[in-house]
Amino acid sequence: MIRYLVFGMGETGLSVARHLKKMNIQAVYYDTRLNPPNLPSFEKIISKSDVILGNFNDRLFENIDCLVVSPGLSDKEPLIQKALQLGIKIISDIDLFVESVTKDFVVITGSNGKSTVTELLSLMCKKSNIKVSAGANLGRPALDLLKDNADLYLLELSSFHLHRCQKLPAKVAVLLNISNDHLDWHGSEKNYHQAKYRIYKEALSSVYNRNLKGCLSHLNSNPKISFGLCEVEGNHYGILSDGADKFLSKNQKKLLSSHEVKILGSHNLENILAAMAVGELIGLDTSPMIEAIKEFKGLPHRMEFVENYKSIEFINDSKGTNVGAAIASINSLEGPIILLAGGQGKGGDFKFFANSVHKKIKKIILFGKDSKLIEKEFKDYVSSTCVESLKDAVHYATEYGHEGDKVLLSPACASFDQFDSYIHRGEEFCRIVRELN
Ligand code: UMA
Ligand code: ADP
Repeated sequence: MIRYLVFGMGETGLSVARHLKKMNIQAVYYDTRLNPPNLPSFEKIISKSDVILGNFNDRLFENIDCLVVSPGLSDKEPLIQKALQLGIKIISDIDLFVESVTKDFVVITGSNGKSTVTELLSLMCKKSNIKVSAGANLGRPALDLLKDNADLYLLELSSFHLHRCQKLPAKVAVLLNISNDHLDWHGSEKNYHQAKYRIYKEALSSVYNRNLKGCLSHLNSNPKISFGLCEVEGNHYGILSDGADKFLSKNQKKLLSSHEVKILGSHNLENILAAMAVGELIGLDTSPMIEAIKEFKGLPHRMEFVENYKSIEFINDSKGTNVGAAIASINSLEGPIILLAGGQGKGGDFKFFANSVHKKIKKIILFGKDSKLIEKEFKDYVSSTCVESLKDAVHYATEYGHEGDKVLLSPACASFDQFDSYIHRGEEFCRIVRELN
């Protein structure tokens, strides 16, 4: 029997513990933190003597064949470095999922749009009466989904997951887009891109973005369908323009007017086209897919209207956690924008950010750890102010703004310097805005 060492006692580690327990496999669990947040939940499943916290010594590796690593942990971790030196096999929870799953699964990645596409696809499957279960980077860890006994699994995968995947024979694989993110974790742009493209390696069919240069060389010879915002011939998804109207289309045939779509912005039209292409490869009919698109309102913290105050519109895009996401969100809005941004940068290019959006912004208000770094790139183009907190930023925006302006929180940064998560940041934003009235 394989002897596992499980590194990381967060949500993923806990799902691995439940899974191994169900399989009657004993393992050793390790976390660098002396009091990992899920410790009490672990102690209900495994024996205390199987847990090691804080520092480790090399004896930890005695009798170990395989290290299962949680996605948040980079290869720079001393324990992983040691395992690499010792030649111990390193896998992810996704590999354990692939070993156990008996039904088809779809894998979805991209720098941005993953959760939107995963949720929309899930709705499309439900409208087609398919018993579907969705998760991984989005919400429940992959191994926990197996309990659902679904007919189809949708896995939203991050570059962290993909970096460690051994084999991924998905029914459909889709890479939505690539813009720089998580460069601190991956160490270089090249490593990040490699992790993303890895999704296609063993896929049984693939969906790809026509505008992603270099993508074609990573696709295997199995069936493939592309998506993109231009007109296209053949069995691919695109946009047809008819006067001022735009239609989602396939093979030059109009499927749905963009007016019937509830989610904002051309980036979301791309997400929908990608989801339709995946749906087709799963075997879904067009009409339930269209029904799902018309109904889909998007997810919280993504371009979510909060409230009007003094005829200024407040929009929460706290999930705009990298430069690419914030650019897409800003470009999807009309009218003068007061941008609230800042937090913990993730190696994003703020010069490129400023160059790409400054014409659409009348004021940028910055908060958090990297506010000065962002201000440096914007200050030659637009009026900028750095404040201490998100609350100060909202109050400043109300003083500066005029009727018809839009105040957009799309931080282009992670939240961890001042908040628990992007959800916490978004909820705080909504609370502060609602208290204005
Ligand atoms: N940590 C330690 N020491 C340890 C173990 C973890 O300090 O020994 C720290 C890590 O450095 C990290 C944090 O704890 O900062 C959590 O890491 P983890 O890998 O244990 O996280 P989980 O709780 O297992 O959650 C993970 C995903 N987290 C990350 O990839 C950072 C969750 O994605 C995912 O929902 C969950 O598995 C279930 O699959 C979150 C995320 O932020 C939403 N993802 C990134 C993103 O979307 O940009 C990739
Ligand atoms: P992810 O799960 O990849 O983080 P989400 O669907 O949660 O993506 O969307 C997060 C943010 O990314 C949104 O608020 C929006 O700003 C941006 N975004 C969504 N889809 C796209 C896309 N196709 N291209 C660029 N940016 C996008």
